[in-house]
Amino acid sequence: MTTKQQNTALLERSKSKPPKLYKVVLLNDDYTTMEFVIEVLQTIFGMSRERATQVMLQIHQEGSAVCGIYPKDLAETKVEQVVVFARQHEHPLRCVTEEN
Ligand code: TYC
Repeated sequence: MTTKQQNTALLERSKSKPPKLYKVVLLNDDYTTMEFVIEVLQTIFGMSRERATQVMLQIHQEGSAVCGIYPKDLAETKVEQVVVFARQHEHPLRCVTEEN
């Protein structure tokens, strides 16, 4: 049975806008190893080794690349995971979010 309360909840949900999306961008530097960046792209962004290698080379050659596009909370979590993992391994790797 559909209650008045359920109808109200559905109506409210249909009115809400889709969440804003944020790009997660990895930046080039002179010290982080290529192998480490490939590992980050595979483990944190779920890329295949082949895709991770292409994206790493794009960052190396062009200065940055978009690694994924996510709702705000998830984008910020990815940045935090990258930075924590990089610092644990003493790499200066930088990662930022940009509104899409
Ligand atoms: N430029 C680095 C090197 O030559 C490799 C690198 C690629 C670093 C991507 C950071 O986000 C990065 N070792």
